Amino acid sequence: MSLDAPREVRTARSVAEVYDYGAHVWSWRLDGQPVLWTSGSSRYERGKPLRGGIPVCWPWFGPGRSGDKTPAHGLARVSSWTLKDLRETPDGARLAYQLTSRGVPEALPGTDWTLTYDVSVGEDLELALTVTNTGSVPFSYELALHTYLTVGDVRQVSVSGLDGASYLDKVTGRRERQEGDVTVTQETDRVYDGGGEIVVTDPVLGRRLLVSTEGAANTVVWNPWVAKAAAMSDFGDDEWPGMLCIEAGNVLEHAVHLSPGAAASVRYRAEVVPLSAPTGY
Ligand code: TA6
Repeated sequence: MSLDAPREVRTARSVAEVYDYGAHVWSWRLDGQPVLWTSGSSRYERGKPLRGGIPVCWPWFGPGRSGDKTPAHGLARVSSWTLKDLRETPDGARLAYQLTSRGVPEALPGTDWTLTYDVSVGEDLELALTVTNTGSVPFSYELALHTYLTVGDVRQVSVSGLDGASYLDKVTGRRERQEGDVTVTQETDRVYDGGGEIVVTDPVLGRRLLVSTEGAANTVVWNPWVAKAAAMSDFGDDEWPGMLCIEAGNVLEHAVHLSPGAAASVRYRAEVVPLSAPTGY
C-alpha cells in the first residue's frame, strides 16, 4: 500500500518534506540545494523503509545485538507515528510526533513506552528523540537517527571531529582508532565511539555541513560504495558518490537501559555553511 503524501514545510530559503510514516524527515533543500539525500530508487510502500532522509532506527540497529532481528533497524521507521503538534513560523516548522507501545506492542513485548520526536526544520535542522519507559518493566534498546546527507562527491569529502575515536569497522569486523579526518575511499561502515561536533567538508558543493549531537554515544559513518549500492534494489547503482550517512545514536554496547519511569534523549542538529565561512568547530 502506498504512503500518504509527506507534509511540506517551506520558508523563504528552504523546503522540507516529512512523512508521518516513520516520522521520516525525507527531504530538505536550502537555497535550492538538497541537504538530505534521497534515493531515486526508494520504495514508497507501507511496511518497507524509505531510502534516504532520516530513518529513525529503534528499538534495534541493523540486525540488533543478537544479530537476528527483523526488520533491519527496528520497527519505528516502518510504523505510522501520530503528529501531535505542528507549528509553522517564518523560520520554519516544528513537528511533534509520538509513537507508543499501544501502537507497536511487538517492538518490545511486555513493556510500555512512548517515543516523542520533535523535528524543527527551516534554515537548519534540529531533531530531539526521547524514549520514556511508561511501564513497570525495565527494557533496553538501540537507537539511531540514520541521516543521509547529500555530498557532491564522497571521494572528495573529509569528515572532521572523530580524530582519535575508537570505532568498529563493520566491513572488516575489526576495531580501529581514527587518525585525523575520515575520508571515503571504499565501502565505509563504521560505528564510532563518540561524536559531538562533526564537520563534513564538501569542496564539490562548496559547503560544510555542521552536525552536532547530544546524548549519542555513537556516530555511524556509512557509504555503501559500488558493490553494496548495486546490491540494494532501492539504491541506484550510480548514486553512491552523492551521499554520506552521518548517524547519531546509541548502539551495540552503548544500548540504553531504561528503568520504569526513566527517559533518555538523543539530539541531532545540522547546519549548512559556505566553504568560505569560518567554522567554530
Ligand atoms: O548505518 C549503516 C548501516 O547499518 C549499514 O550497515 C547498512 O545496512 C545501512 O545501515 C542501511 O541499512 P538499511 O536496512 O536501511 O538498508
